[in-house]
Parts: sequence; C-alpha cells; structure tokens
Amino acid sequence: FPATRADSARSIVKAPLARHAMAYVLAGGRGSRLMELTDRRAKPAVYFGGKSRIIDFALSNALNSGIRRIGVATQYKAHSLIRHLQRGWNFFRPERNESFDILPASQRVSEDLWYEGTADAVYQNLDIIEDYDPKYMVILAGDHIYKMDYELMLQQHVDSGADVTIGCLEVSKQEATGFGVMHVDADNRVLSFVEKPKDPPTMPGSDDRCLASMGIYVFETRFLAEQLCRDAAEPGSSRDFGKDIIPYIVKHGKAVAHHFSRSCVRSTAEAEPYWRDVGTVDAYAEANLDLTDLVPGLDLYDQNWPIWTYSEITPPAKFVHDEEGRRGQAISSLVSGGCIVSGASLKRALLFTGVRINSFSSVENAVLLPYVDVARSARLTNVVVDRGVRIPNGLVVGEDPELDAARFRRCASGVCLITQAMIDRLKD
Ligand code: ADQ
Ligand code: ADP
Repeated sequence: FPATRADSARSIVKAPLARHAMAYVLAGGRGSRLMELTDRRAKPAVYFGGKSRIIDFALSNALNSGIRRIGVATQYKAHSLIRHLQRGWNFFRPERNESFDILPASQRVSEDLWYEGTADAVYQNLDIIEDYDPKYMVILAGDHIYKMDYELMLQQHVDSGADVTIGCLEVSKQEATGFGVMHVDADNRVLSFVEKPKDPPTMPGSDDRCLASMGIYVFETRFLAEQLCRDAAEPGSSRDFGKDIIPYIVKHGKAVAHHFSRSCVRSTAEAEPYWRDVGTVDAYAEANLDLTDLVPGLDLYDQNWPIWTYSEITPPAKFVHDEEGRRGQAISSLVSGGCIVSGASLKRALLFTGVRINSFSSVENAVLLPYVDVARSARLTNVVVDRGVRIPNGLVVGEDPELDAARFRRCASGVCLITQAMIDRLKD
C-alpha cells in the first residue's frame, strides 16, 4: 500500500497495543480489614464468587484485554497465592512471546530490604521487566473485583500523549478518604491529586461525589523506569505510586484520567459499571451474596469476558433426600462442584468447592469457603465460614447477637466470620 492508504486504514482499525504491554499486578498487601480471612493468606488470594480468588479478576482482565506478559509482585503471606498462580496461571508460552512471572520480595536490590511501597515492588524488578522490553506497563492492584478492557486505556494513553494514565471512578465523599482523589479538566488532564485526603475535594458541581484513583496506571516503560530511578534516589520517599510517583507526575508532567465505565468492557452484559474493593468482611459478604440476586451487578456467566482461575476437578454438586426423606434443597443459591447438600436447606447461600451440608441443617445468607463441613441440625444465618471449618452438630449462629459477638468475629452489618480456631475454642 502507498503510505497514505496504510495510514487511513490504521486510523479506522487501531492495531492492538496490549501485545506490546506488560501487566504488573501488585499483590503484596495484607488487606488487614478482612480480619482472620487474611491471617494466613494475602487479600488477592482470598476466595471470591464460588470458584475464583480475588486476583483472578485483574489477571483475567489482562488476559481478556490481549496482554500476554504478566508479572505478579507478592510479599505478605504469599504461599497460598503463589500455589494458586502456579496451578491456574501456568499456560503462558515463552515461544509465543508470553510470560508469567511470580515476583516475591526477594531482597534482590539490597539484602535487608523487602518491598517498601508499591513503586518499590516494581523498581526492584526493573531488570526483569526491561529484559522483556515491553513498550507499555499496565500497573494493577490485585485486590479488586471488576471487569475492564485495558486495551481501551492503552489507546487513550497513546492518543492523549500522557506520561501516565490513571484509571478512576466516582465514589462518595465519605468513601473517598481511602483513595487517591483528583481533579481533572475538560480534557481529563489531572490538575491535582491527593492521596487519602481527610477532607476529599469533590467534583465540580457536586457536594458529595469525588473522582478516585483505582490504583491502575499505564506508563511507557522507559518513562516509568526513569521515574522509579528518580524516586529511589529521593530521600524521604515512601516509594509508593499513590504517595510519591503519581503526585510528582501530576505536578511536573502530564497525567490523564481514564474513566471506568460500562464501555470499559465492550461486551459485558452488566447494566452498571461494577467495581468493588471487598476490603472488609461486610463488603466481602455482601459482594459474594449479591451474586445470588435475580440479576446480579456482576455477570460471571459472560462468555465474552470469562474469569479464568484454577479449579479442582470435582464431581457435580449433589442434592439428596436423607434416609428419612428430608429434601436437600437450595433457593437463590450458588453451589460449586463437589458439594453435597443432604436433607438440608439453603437460601441465598454461596458454596465454594466441596462443601458438605448435613440433615436438619439450614443455611441462609451464607458464604461457605471450600471444604466447609456443616454437621447435623445447625442453623447458620449471616455468616462467612473460612476454608475447611467443621461446623459442629446443632451450632446456631445469627440468632443471638451477644452470644455471636462473644464467640465469633461479628462485624458491623451483623455478619459473623467463623474460623476453625473459633470453633475449637467453643469446646474449651
Ligand atoms: P491502597 O489501596 O491503600 O491505595 P496499597 O495498600 O498500596 O494501596 O495497595 C495497592 C496494591 O498494591 C494492592 O493490590 C496491594 O495488595 C499491593 N501492595 C501493597 N503493598 C505492596 C508491596 N509492598 N509489594 C507488593 N504489592 C503491594 C492505592 C492508591 C490509591 C488508590 C487506591 C485504589 O495509592 O491512590 O485510590 O489504591 O484502591
Ligand atoms: P488457601 O488460601 O489456599 O485456602 P489455606 O487456607 O489452606 O490456603 O491456608 C493458607 C495458608 O496457611 C497456606 O499457606 C497454608 O499452608 C497455611 N496454613 C493452613 N492451615 C494452617 C494452620 N492450621 N496453621 C498455620 N498455617 C496454616
């Protein structure tokens, strides 16, 4: 083609940028507001939605966007996270220019330093990143539930000529205290950025809405490397994207906001854009139980945007009458493979793999993680039960707030988190 025809063709169908990008997932934070759920595993490894773990959402977004190089920085209690990644995300092939690297804080730069802030978790692996030579870096948090096409964000980044493009969404002023909050102009250029402000600045024309950073950033790799090296030499820096790198670029360069909206995933069936932090046990229970709604805000059945995960091979879920003819039944519930519900009833329940529920028991508004075993005659309402917990015969939860608070982790909404250690203490 003569140059002019090729140029005009290019302006109609833009070449995908994702194949020149590396996604770098920050998965080192504990998520301490999830209480005992993150005692032994990092927040990104916490189970979500019946089959997946939280990190599968960011990773699936990267994969579905066309990105084929992924790095995951891990730190806090990474064993179950690393095991999950090795089992479920091991299909990338170097001979197709694909890669999947798990990057634990391994004191590669200095013998006495773990990752400090989130920027340090990238800085310490710059040599590995530069070896792959991706043109763009898509920095992601590994602990949010949402679907998003990063290709669209990359395209905006290139079209706008930004130094950094920041994924952002609207939140209430009250919520905004936990985010980076920004002001933008009509072209979405970020004019100011404050990390976790006590009194968050609201959007023009609103008393209550703020524009918050999702902790998702797109950079050209070369520019990011320069910024990380500059920041590493800065005395007093906390080596953090939200606290150091982003405010510096907003002040000295060009930062542009990319709005999270329904069109962030071209094919999704969801009516409203869906994004959840699931940072507390209450938010975690609610987001999981919302999946039992008639039309959930998050569509896990969308074949155009599958959430990839590691899944054990299990037989189908089974519902049986017990010997005396009591029905095993489930209403408005999600039941994963390997579960057996025998002579018990479920309502608004989310059962992960391999859960057993025995006769005379009833379970309502409940999230039961893999291999929970509920013995006979138990009544559980408003609970999140950790993996492998054995609920004893006749245990009643959710009917006596004071008793529940003394025995379990009872949260603000009344949801009780139950672990095996709490059950063991009941016997004392
Ligand atoms: P926070 O969510 O408070 O704010 P942070 O705790 O730094 O940010 O966690 C961001 C991500 O990095 C999480 O996925 C976490 O697991 C991971 N992480 C934290 N420390 C890490 C470390 N040392 N090594 C590897 N990974 C680590 C950020 C931004 C805000 C933005 C919110 C959106 O700073 O501006 O609004 O995310 O949630
Ligand atoms: P997962 O997050 O995959 O469900 P588990 O809940 O089984 O994993 O355990 C999380 C992490 O804690 C794993 O690294 C596991 O080896 C460790 N672990 C499991 N049970 C115990 C225990 N009773 N005491 C201490 N560590 C444990």
